Amino acid sequence: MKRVIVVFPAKNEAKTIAQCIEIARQSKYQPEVLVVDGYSTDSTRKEARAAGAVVIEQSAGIYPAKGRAMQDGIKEAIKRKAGVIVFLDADIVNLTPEWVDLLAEPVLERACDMSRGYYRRAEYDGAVTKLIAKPLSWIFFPEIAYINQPLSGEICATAELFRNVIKSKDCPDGWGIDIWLLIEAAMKGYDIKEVYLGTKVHTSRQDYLVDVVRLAKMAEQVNMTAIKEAIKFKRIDNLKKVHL
Ligand SMILES: Nc1nc2c(ncn2[C@@H]2O[C@H](COP(=O)(O)OP(=O)(O)O)[C@@H](O)[C@H]2O)c(=O)[nH]1
Ligand SMILES: [Mg+2]
Repeated sequence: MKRVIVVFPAKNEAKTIAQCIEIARQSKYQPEVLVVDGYSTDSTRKEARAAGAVVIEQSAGIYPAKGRAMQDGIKEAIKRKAGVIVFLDADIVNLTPEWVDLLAEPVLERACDMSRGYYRRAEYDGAVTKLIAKPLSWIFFPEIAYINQPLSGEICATAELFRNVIKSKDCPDGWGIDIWLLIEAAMKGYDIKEVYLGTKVHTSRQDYLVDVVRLAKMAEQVNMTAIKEAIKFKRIDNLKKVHL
């Protein structure tokens, strides 16, 4: 059986990280858990170590750096002989061990190369997905139009897929990483399946409810990444067919 490693990118997640790690470790695949910390100013690193995770610092003190953290996590997981890598967000309040099982199983059983969690979402959650990622996918990359949640943080793939995809020089360091990984994997012909995980409750949503402008950087980076990808894959002319 391939070795499963769960990776949490985490910046200032002291409230939720320990519980997330403990739950992930209860997966039937007995994964090693790795946390890629983004220079947290709270006790995230301490909590993570106490909960049994291996903790590394992301390779640059920049923000936003979810993409950099994922790249670092992939490299570290491969060093640790991962066959399959599962990414989970560290701010999930209702994580269960089955999330890891459901994500890893189809990849371990070769039913697909990449699995992606999708959820039932609250009306006000997923604004960047609904308003940017989905409409841009429809225009530029109809091959991923079937994906409900192109920005899901809960994804799993073979270490081989991740290694192959992130070697590209244009791999984003910030919030563009999720849509970028999806487009790159799809364009390389990998088989991608979504896995239903029920409801996702996460603390970051509370921030956005206070002021939607907190999503501005993410929106900008997802937007720019999708457009850059459209240029790279010669899809930008698809815009000519869009009636406004
Ligand atoms: N290492 C690292 N992790 C980050 C950074 N920014 C966000 N994260 C983590 O990435 C995950 C997703 O971020 P979150 O704020 O929940 O975004 P959202 O739920 O997609 O709106 C969480 O586990 C964050 O702690 C960063 O700059 N560095
Ligand atoms: Mg979140």
